Amino acid sequence: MTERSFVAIKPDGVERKLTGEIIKRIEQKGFKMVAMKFIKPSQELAEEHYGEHKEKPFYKGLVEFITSGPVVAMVWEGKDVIATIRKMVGVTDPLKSDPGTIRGDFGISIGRNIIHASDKLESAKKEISLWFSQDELVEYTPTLDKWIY
Ligand code: FUP
Repeated sequence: MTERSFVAIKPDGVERKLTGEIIKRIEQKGFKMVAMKFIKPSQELAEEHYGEHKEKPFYKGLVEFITSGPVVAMVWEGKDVIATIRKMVGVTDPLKSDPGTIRGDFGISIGRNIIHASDKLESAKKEISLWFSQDELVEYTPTLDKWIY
């Protein structure tokens, strides 16, 4: 089933100049980019995005961090894209992420884990509509290589 995932390169990933590397991995896997923007998230957006963690001890620091600098926010589309990008990202703690994953290859700190990716269809839908307006989601059909989207 074709679905969409929300992916964001966090301020640490941008600052460390991992943007190209991360986009390259997702592009070369074969997924289709539907939207992308470079923004410094507002307090309101960050609080809403991490709303499920409101009661957690790390919530305040998490919101502070995600609003501290620019983020590359994206929407990617493709077959099983949500679970597949999560696999490519690794687990929450980069030290526990397998080599070959984005967090496993580039991170050591749970509070600076480089990238966010939707964990399930329901959160992907919520996150896409939180970060993007309908007219920012670009409709197009690639004419080459239809088998890789
Ligand atoms: P993930 O889905 O892997 O991004 O992880 P979660 O939704 O569980 O957590 C969201 C963010 O909170 C993580 F990216 C990093 C931060 N976090 C902490 O700082 N400490 C924790 O113990 C757990 C999460």
